[in-house]
Amino acid sequence: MTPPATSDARPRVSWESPRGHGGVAVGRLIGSDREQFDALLAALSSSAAPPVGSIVHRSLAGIDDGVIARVDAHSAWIMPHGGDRIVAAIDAWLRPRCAPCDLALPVRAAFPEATSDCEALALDAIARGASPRAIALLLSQPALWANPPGPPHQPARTRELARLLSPARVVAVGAANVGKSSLLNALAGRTVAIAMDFAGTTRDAVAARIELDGIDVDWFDTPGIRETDDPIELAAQRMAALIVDGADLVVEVCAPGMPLAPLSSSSRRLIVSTQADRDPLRQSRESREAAVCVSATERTGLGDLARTVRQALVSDEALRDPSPWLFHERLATAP
Ligand SMILES: Nc1nc2c(ncn2[C@@H]2O[C@H](COP(=O)(O)OP(=O)(O)O)[C@@H](O)[C@H]2O)c(=O)[nH]1
Ligand SMILES: [Mg+2]
Repeated sequence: MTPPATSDARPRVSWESPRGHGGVAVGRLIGSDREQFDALLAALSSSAAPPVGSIVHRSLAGIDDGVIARVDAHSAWIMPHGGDRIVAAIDAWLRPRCAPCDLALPVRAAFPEATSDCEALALDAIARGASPRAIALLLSQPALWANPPGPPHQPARTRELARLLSPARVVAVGAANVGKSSLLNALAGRTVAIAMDFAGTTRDAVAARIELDGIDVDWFDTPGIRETDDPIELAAQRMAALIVDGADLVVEVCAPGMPLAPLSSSSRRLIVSTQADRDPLRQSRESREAAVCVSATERTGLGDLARTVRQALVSDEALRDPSPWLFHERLATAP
């Protein structure tokens, strides 16, 4: 595979693994000039450049040891240990020896079957774990950008659709014991947070990435709001307030006959009444105003809740809009 030609023949480096995650980091090196590329690999590994098709274990710039996989004459993967400091040091060694990074070039090289930058970027977004609802939309973009049927990318729609690529933050708040933790567990289909019949069970904010009606969200469960002198619980409540500030959507959970928490002033809020299996005559005012009623124990209303949350974050209108989606900033400057 020969990378796209440019005037700067120096090799290029891009890190493919997210920062700070995993025991091993993955970097991609590509170079259109075979001689310069071999020289870089030789200097990096303090040895002869690894032959095409080989996987070797070498020192990496004397900073770490790791694996070099030589894919072909013009590309190789390097895999040092995944710590941020190690990656930053190897990156600092590589940068002066490489051409300035043009993101589209490594992405094009990674998807040689793509016929345009837009298609390569769409395949790259899918490979990075876009939400299920993004996949058909991303695959339709190359044709839309090649022949736009209308004006592209309204900023508000771009912001909404970005949640398909980078999960939105949904924060559940409410009085102690209304059933916030049980709701998260029911939505996740597994025990993420401890749910118990004692107020103050959730001491810390707990988060899980869950799929709701085809979109991934980071759902935060927070400690219940109640009067307390417990310094740990008070600190946890302060932390929860900060998480609420950064939320894309605040879910206010209430339940029949349960004390009410002060309603948030957030414009992005949704009232959910849980414990719908209990005595309906004891419904609170908030339950009656709730957008959705659910029962975590009976697992009723959860599909409705998932659809309502999805619609609040990524509307049907944004998904159906036939204009091109600015899903990567590079598309704004594409010729
Ligand atoms: N009947 C019924 N009980 C529930 C439901 N959701 C939660 N509970 C119970 O309510 C109590 C408090 O639940 P929990 O999730 O810990 O509340 P949190 O303090 O708001 O996180 C527990 O005993 C749960 O089993 C529900 O949908 N129906
Ligand atoms: Mg709880």
